[in-house]
Amino acid sequence: MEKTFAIVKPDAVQSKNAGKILARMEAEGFRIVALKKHSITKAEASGFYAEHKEKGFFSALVAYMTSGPVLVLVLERDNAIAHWRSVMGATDPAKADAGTIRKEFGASIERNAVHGSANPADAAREVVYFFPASELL
Ligand code: FUP
Repeated sequence: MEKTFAIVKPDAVQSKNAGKILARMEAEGFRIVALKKHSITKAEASGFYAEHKEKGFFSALVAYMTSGPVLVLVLERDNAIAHWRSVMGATDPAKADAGTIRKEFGASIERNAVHGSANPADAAREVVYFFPASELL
């Protein structure tokens, strides 16, 4: 079994699509290990996306991720990281395959509904960024 870290981003929470996205997670065989509603601070968003800090879209991304509450989650199943990324679809919803969450619920490359860890090192870092071990159940 593998764990991955996911976010239901502000646009998806605000548009009341969070429940459908949680249902999709369970339908895809993920076990919800941790889940909370959270308002990401500017410091948290800047640290979370530090790999992008030199990019032109960074300040808009931080502003967006702090624009409203999100759901942060830890999900578990076999091949969790790759499977969740395939269910999410491409970063840009316009390029995402039919049936993916970003195709269905994403509005733009920035407001793209969900996050998922890219690789095992990122997953390990991202899980502890938002959850103490005592909240992984
Ligand atoms: P992903 O792993 O699919 O979330 O994509 P990236 O790590 O490349 O990008 C992280 C986030 O930055 C994306 F989810 C949305 C945002 N982004 C933009 O706003 N504009 C871009 O051109 C690329 C990414």
